[in-house]
Amino acid sequence: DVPGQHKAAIFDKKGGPVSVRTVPVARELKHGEALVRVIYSGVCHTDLHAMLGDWPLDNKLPLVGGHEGAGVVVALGEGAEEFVKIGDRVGIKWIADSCLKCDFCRRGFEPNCPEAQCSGFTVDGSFQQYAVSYARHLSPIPDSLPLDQAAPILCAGVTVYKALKEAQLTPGQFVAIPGAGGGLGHLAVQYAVAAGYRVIAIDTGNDKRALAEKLGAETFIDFKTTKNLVEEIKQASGGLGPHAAVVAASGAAAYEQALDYIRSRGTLVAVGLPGGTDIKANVFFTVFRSLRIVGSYVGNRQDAVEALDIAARGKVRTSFKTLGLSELPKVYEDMNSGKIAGRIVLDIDK
Ligand code: 8ID
Ligand code: ZN
Repeated sequence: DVPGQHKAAIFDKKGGPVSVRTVPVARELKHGEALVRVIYSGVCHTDLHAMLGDWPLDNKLPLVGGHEGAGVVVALGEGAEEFVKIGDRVGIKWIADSCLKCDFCRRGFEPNCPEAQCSGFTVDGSFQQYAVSYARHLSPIPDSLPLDQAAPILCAGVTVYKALKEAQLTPGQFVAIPGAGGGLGHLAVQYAVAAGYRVIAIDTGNDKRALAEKLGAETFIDFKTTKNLVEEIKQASGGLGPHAAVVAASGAAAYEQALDYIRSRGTLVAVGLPGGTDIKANVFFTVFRSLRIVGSYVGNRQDAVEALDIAARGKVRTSFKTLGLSELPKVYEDMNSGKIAGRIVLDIDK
């Protein structure tokens, strides 16, 4: 039974701090809403960007962050039964809702819907024991996939899976992944390997090197110690440079040389979201080398189903450490200083 009160991690103003408080469980469910008992939630760098106010968008305040929630449906608003049943294992992803009837939604571009709601940004997210979400956008989690494994797939996994589609590679081609040791990046390495691409992982430190190499990266380049990043990346890809770069880093510097090291006709897929950053593309070389620059923003409901299915079949495995919800402030500190290899998954009851 749903209790009257529960625990939630909340911040009240831009910049934080975030703290765990006991608060009333959300109001009555409206049409199409479902109440999810969140068991685990991944912590995405987006949650940190949101708290710090890094982006030119306003979020709800006070806010419960979190958008990699995995749990069980415990109550349904009117109409929600069309989409989920009580007891279903479901995921709360970044796109909490979209209208499903506009030009964008009809074409499968749900993240670009003008009415889209975002979990842990425009609506309260998964850093709470009971979360209200929109039934039609909940992701079914396959039975064979444990909820802690599943959580990071709901943002990091689906995002890089979709970004690799946008790169339009064929098996055997090279992809550079700046940020390869982070939450998104370590999953990108695996989805890329599963698709038959040859991975050049770029990040820093021994933990991230070991992780990327274990997950199947052919080359690891440490961006902090390399003398010439562009040359090393080109050498690692037969001299011409990779066919694409999927930039999964949270820092601006990762974008600086990507257009220099991808090969002619190559694609830069922008995924990482450092605040106040421009991609500087020289017009002459963009034309002469026929480069493509593509932004990729999470994925739609179907991308989430596909990304979860690949994880359920064991082709991709989240590398994570489990901590309690109460440790979220420390997780943000470590994330800010680049200390986390893979993902942190929060046990929401702890
Ligand atoms: O839909 C989207 N486009 C989307 C979805 C989800 C997340 C975008 N994001 C964004 C986040 O907001 C964040 O900006 O992707 C970025 C990465 O999120 P994350 O994977 O959750 O962050 P992380 O776990 O902290 O990993 C970031 C990695 O980047 C490395 C760090 O060492 C870390 O391992 N990195 C940095 I910072 N600068 C680098 C550089 N210059 C770099 N790696 C290579 N070169
Ligand atoms: Zn995210």
